[in-house]
Amino acid sequence: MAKLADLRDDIKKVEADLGAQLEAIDDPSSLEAFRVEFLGRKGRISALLKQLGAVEPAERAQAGQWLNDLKDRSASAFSARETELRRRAMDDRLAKERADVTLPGVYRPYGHAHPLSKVQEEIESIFMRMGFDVATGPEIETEYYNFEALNIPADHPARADWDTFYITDSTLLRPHTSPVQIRVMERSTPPVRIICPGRCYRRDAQDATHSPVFHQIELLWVEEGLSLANLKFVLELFTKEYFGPGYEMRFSGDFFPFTEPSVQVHIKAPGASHWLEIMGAGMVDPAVLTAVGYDPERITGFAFGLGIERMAMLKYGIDDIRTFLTNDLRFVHQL
Ligand code: FA5
Repeated sequence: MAKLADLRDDIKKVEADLGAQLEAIDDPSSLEAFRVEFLGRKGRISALLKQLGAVEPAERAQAGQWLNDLKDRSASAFSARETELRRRAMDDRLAKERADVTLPGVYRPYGHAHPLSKVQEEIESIFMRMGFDVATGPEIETEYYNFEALNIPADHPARADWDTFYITDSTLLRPHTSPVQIRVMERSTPPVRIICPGRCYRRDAQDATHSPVFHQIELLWVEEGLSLANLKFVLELFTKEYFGPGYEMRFSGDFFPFTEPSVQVHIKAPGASHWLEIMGAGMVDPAVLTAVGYDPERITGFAFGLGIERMAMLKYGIDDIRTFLTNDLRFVHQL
């Protein structure tokens, strides 16, 4: 039989060790080691509780009382230490991470869309409100889509109008967005109403209104019963929406193998002395409709390709297209 006096000595010893160790604990991992040693299922207090059965029955109530007191005191001492350590960790963090609101801030300039992207989005949104969908096609194009399907066979003199960068004998950097028309018509049945924005490349000599890399938006509307009057109406509606009042528009005759008749559209800004050509346009040539499997007896349509840089120049009074490609942030920020 275990002696009550011995048990009491053991309890005192555990309590003394526990107090001394707890006082010295300074970090969460030592606290956990302490918990396992004293309060764990196989810890020192559990070991003492196991001795209870060996105490004289008459003394067991007393022994039980002491052991329970020990357990309660240990648990509350442990949790007080745990709270204290947490509070200290939080104080340390707050002291370290304190923000000095009196320091001057770091200037971070706002990013924004490039003027050309803004103009492109603006034009897209006008046509989308009119019911056109946006379609895209590859910048590296085949001769077939860029020329043949557009009624410009090999050796046709009109190929010279698009001074083209060739990659191989049959692939090229597209000089206009018109090949997207063909790609869309091939996979659709009329009515087709699309706009195709995108980058184009030409071996054009660089000057104030020509750049070797520029952007176009192609428009195509194909269905039964369309005429030149519909094209004129869409153009007038669009230029009024985009430019606002005071801008003048005029048409002149032109030639494109894929439209018949073909026109060129020029715009004059208010107070300006000269007109700027902004697009080529026309009624889709029956040969093009036939090439994509449409019946030109029943289906008609119109198309145009406008230069986005020129639209931006007219609206914002930019007199040299080369400024779009410089890295001058004062220019990029101005619109
Ligand atoms: C064409 O490219 C035809 N594909 C347009 C078209 C589409 C006609 C559908 C009929 C039906 P053009 O070569 O004229 O046409 O170019 C159209 C517009 O692109 C020009 O009016 C101009 O605004 C712009 N553009 C052409 N070349 C350049 C260049 N080097 N730099 C800047 N803009 C250019």
